Amino acid sequence: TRTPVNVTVTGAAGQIGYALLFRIASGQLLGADVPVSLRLLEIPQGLKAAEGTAMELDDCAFPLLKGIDITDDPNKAFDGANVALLVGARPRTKGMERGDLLEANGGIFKPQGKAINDHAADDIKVLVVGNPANTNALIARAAAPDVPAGRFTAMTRLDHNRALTQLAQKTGAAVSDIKRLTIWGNHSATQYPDIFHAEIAGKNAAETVGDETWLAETFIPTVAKRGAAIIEARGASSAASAANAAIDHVHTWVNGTAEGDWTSMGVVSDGSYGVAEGLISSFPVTTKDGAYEIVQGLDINEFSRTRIDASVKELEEERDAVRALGLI
Ligand code: NAX
Repeated sequence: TRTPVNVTVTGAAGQIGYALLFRIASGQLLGADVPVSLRLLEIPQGLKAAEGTAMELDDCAFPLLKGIDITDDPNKAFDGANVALLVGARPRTKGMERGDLLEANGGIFKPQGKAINDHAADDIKVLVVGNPANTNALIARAAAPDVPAGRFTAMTRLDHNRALTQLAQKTGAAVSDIKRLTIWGNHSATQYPDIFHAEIAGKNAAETVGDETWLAETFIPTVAKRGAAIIEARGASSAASAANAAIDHVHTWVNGTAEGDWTSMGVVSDGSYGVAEGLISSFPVTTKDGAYEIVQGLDINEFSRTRIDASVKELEEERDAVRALGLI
């Protein structure tokens, strides 16, 4: 029998956590033949609710679920972790400046990065979901000098999936017919969903749409502002779709992208496409055997260049702000 894979989830008592844990325990994160052991990290006020969720996990009698540990100590939560989903974060509250937000999240992601550095398994893979996701990943990564930088990733898969459906609905295609779509930059309103290299049933997507006004005035803002639209409609932020994207992100990282396709992940930049080295920015990536590579050699047109640069500039500003705060 296989040794269980240790999966740590922070913010386990939150709404994404509630939508995520049952899917991990049922085998959708790593595969239907991979046993998992869950480590739930919460702040003290969240522990009781996390225990309630753990009771429900028990009540599912998932054959793959080999154990659940609940703690408010990051050193315990990340001990031997193979996969870490960093979901818990400090949300922006009314009147909060960006500097306050970054500082509050630094207080979460710096110690978690250090705990990962000191206690996680050698093959640790980290996905940061909690916002501001790219910069929180940068903070955690900086606190973990002994872990290869590439193991820290940020989630833009929800944006990617949102873009797939918007494009499918516009063209009448099936989502499964769309390949090579890319989210570039920051998981924020400046992100750039790029369809110039995308294909719909083998044909170029931008040419198939043939409408740059729709692209600029409908598609891009709809994808970029979808989170706000969900809050407006649901009275709460995206939860099940965010959990679904986290499952997709890790599943793709571990199991690989399909031949001829790629996905979008926030990963540490090696300078590709003029994105400053070291930033955690979304790129087109292929994955294989648990490793990923940034897709190289794409032609970036003027329309795309302006938008990628704007989002990367925002990431640079966030990096400079957390550097000034001594967080990286
Ligand atoms: P909730 O407020 O429902 O849950 C957050 C949970 O994190 C709470 O239970 C809280 O007690 C816990 N927490 C806070 N600090 C912690 C710490 N230091 N250690 C462990 N747990 C801690 O938020 P939820 O709706 O679940 O969203 C979680 C995060 O995901 C937010 O930052 C949100 O902005 C972000 N999102 C990111 C998305 C993405 O695409 N990257 C999309 C969805 C979502 O907006």
